[in-house]
Amino acid sequence: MGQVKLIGSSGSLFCTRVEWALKLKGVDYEYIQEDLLNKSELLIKSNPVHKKIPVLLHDDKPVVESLLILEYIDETWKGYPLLPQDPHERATARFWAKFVDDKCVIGSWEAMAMQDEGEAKTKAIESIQELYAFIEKQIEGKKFFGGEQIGYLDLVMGWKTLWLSAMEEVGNVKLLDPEKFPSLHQWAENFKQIPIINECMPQQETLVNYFQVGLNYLRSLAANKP
Ligand SMILES: N[C@@H](CCC(=O)N[C@@H](CS)C(=O)NCC(=O)O)C(=O)O
Repeated sequence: MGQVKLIGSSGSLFCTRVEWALKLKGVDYEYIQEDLLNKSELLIKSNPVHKKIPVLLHDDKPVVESLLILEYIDETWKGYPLLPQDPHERATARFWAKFVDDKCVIGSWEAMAMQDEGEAKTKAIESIQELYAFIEKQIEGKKFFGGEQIGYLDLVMGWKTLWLSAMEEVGNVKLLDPEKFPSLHQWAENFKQIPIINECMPQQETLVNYFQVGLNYLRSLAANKP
């Protein structure tokens, strides 16, 4: 199995998905808590391009970017398959995972961060809901994105369970109404029931604090821009 370490930060949705994958596979790992406001030599050396967490160190060899880490974990430890076996289904799962990270996560973050309460914010929320409508279609009539058991796309979407509501609280904004997105809502309820998933969920207060600190930091950078 080799030595496995995860450089992460509690509250990060990108790290939690990796922890979920390691736990589902039964891989023992050491968790190294990173201070993102004062990054360690180890992080900078392991991820010199982005200097972001999570970083998986397998026998000291770094793997970066959470979606790639999930694939690496799936290829390295065969126990509990995460990606579908069928090539078309696998490509489709990768497509939606990238869509979730590039569009939904970033769009939700932007909507949360908008200070303007007017038309621009309403438009941002509408755009986010259009994106989530695609995901709602993917889960309609299914228990999990992975079928009867959770897989890669469930782990990627897992952030919807708590992180999204923490964002809604910090940004004082409602992004996903359960009545408009009933299948996604039901999926989140099913996902949270899984013991391994539940054990690794941060507290809602931790997340609210995490987003608040992040938001304050970004706003201070913007305010001090020359
Ligand atoms: N695309 C990356 C995103 C990782 C990411 O944004 N990590 C954040 C924490 S949640 C980070 O390290 N931020 C520090 C920074 O941007 O300087 C992934 O999927 O791993």
